[in-house]
Amino acid sequence: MFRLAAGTAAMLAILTTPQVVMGNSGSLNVVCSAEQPWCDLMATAFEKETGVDVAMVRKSTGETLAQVRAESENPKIDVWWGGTGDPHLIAAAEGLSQPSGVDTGELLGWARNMAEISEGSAIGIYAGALGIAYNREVLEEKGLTPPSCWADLADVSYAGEIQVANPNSSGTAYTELATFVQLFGEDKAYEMLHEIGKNVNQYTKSGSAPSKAAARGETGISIGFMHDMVTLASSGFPLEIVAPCEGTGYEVGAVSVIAGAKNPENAVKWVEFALDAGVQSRAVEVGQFQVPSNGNATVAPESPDLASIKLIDYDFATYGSGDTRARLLSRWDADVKDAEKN
Ligand code: S7P
Repeated sequence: MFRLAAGTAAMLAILTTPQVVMGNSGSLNVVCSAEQPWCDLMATAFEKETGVDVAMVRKSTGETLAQVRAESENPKIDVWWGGTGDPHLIAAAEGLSQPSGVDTGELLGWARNMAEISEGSAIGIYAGALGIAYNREVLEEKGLTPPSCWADLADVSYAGEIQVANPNSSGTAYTELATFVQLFGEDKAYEMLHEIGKNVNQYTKSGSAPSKAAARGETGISIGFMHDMVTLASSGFPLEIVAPCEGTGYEVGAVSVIAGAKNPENAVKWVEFALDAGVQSRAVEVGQFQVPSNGNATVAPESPDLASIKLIDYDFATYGSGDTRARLLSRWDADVKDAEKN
């Protein structure tokens, strides 16, 4: 009977075992909190450049923070890419993420600020401002005047017309809650959110869902990030974008390596990749219009011009703290979500 020499058999086994074939560069588990097309582009481009196998799931920012906390003893995620910065900062403060030690020299000040607050664990990858969108056809049909200010959203004429996400799951909606508190003071903010809540038809899980619903005419008005609204408007939906008259808050989206990551070297490679100017410039290929954090990246002409929007001096250290988040969310549950609509 024909027998392979022991060495040859071992070699054949190596060549035919799947994890060895793809294992030269190893693997990486990523949770992506940006939009799905961008998550897909990043995973594919990273695999192509590094040969690392990427397993990726898309989750909202608040949901990801909950997962990272729940898995702290045995993390399944190596790197968390995208999503608003506050929950990334909370993860860092709770020791759930670790410094990646990458060079941040090409990054803009607001991105380095995130790294400084988190002692290198959360690094800024993009920025974007919060706004209001409305479907001009829906409002015209219903004879409604478009809103210009946050305060307008409490007008009784908008009953059932507003959609916004739930800040427990959505980083976008948490940014909105923190923005209201910083703009109006805490008591007034909850009073306004309660009044606006009377007009809300649904609190969604994901932050971009309300603007998608407004684009399709399923709701008249949405609250969300302006760059997500630009994506929809530039695809031809009848969506108008409003920078609220009182001023608005903004996000610094972040990337974090999870503490105890099983693939730490590949996680650091991912962070380096995500901060690269050429990689950041590719967001536009999948219709994403945040402002990139690398000063050498190309800013798409469609990206909202942050310098021309009345932005608050968003306090990331305070609103990216676990205690503040827990307090604001439990008051939101009581005073807004579960409150009687009268
Ligand atoms: O990629 C679009 C975007 O708006 O989504 C992120 C957002 O936090 C994730 O969605 P959730 O609100 O559901 O958490 C933003 O960081 C990003 O700009």
